Amino acid sequence: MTTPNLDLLDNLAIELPSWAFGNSGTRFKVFGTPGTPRTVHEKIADAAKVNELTGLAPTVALHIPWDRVDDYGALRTYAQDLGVRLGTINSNTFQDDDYKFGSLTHTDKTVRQKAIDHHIECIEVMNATGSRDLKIWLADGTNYPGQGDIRGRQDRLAESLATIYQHIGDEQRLVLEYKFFEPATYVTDVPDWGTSYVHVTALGERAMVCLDTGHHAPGTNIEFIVAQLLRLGRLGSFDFNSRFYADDDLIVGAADPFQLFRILFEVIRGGGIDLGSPVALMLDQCHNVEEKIPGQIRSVLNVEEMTARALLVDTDSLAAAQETGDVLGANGILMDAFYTDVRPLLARRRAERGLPTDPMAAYAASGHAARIAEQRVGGTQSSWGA
Ligand code: LRH
Ligand code: MN
Ligand code: MN
Repeated sequence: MTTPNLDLLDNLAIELPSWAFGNSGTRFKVFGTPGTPRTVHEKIADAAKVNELTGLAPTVALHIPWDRVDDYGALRTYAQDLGVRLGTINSNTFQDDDYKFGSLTHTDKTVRQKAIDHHIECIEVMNATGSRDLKIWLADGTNYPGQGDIRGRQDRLAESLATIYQHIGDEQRLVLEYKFFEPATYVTDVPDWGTSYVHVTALGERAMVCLDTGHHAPGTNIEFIVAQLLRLGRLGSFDFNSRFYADDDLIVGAADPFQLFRILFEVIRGGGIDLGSPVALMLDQCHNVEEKIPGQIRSVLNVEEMTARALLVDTDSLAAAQETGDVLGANGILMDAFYTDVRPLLARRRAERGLPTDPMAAYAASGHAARIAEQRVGGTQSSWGA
């Protein structure tokens, strides 16, 4: 057996979404949690705490306008002082009355221009924060057959994206996220990886696909999509989360650790965690009933754990079994790695790096939750959307 190269774990960097630290909920109720951030600064501080305990989360993604501030340069410095950087800037054209019938796809040119201008504002934010990626997810779509011209909407989308792309700097990228339904229930204008791929390839080399693991029909083979997009050189980023039903935004690896393992195996296979890889690993989650900081700690540890297991796959033996048609042997090699408990090994690695061996326990013992609950009284707790 060849020695697994666990050194690749050193390259693992998982970006945290600012909105995961705010309160969120369902259509029925948003439960508040003591200590929830009231400002983007407090969200960044929470993300920095996750990074401090895990050493795995050096960047924080922002969502505009939820995280809008007057001085992004100052916010950048604030984050750096806490040991993290500002990462992906997510645009938002899904919470404004003007976008009822679409944003970048709207039939009304003035609404399209408003949505384009919002993206230009996001690129200006990126210039100030030093962010590389503009992530676009659109709620655009229709609910009833006949409601919109499917093809016309694609044409307008292509034109709007091309206008935005012209503003993307040489060191920046546009990543286009797809989702098969919700909020639209009949047509979604960017429903699948193929549509995202078609649009980003038309734009140019600095446009990539974003794969949110919760955005597929049940039963979809996500690792196949990962393999294909890596093959095509267009996998720009992940929004990791897990789900039992629809876009549940649960802790990554909570619903189906084996699926996460399979996805990460393909990421590694395609060079996705090699140094300088174009693949950004981001979380996109909401913690509706669980505590948020430990929720994020658990999430990054789950990604680390499944990456380590995927790195344990004896790829030489696997290739040999595949080439000789040894179906059960090949499957067994993959499963051996999946069933290996890497937790003691990862605890040792943390100790070697001066990190707590058990970050969840370290957080629980730190008294941090009680401290922020006491400090963060008054003001309005952030919620998904503000
Ligand atoms: C859409 C989505 C997208 C948004 C986020 C809040 O479902 O996954 O990434 O920006 O949720
Ligand atoms: Mn997402
Ligand atoms: Mn989503």
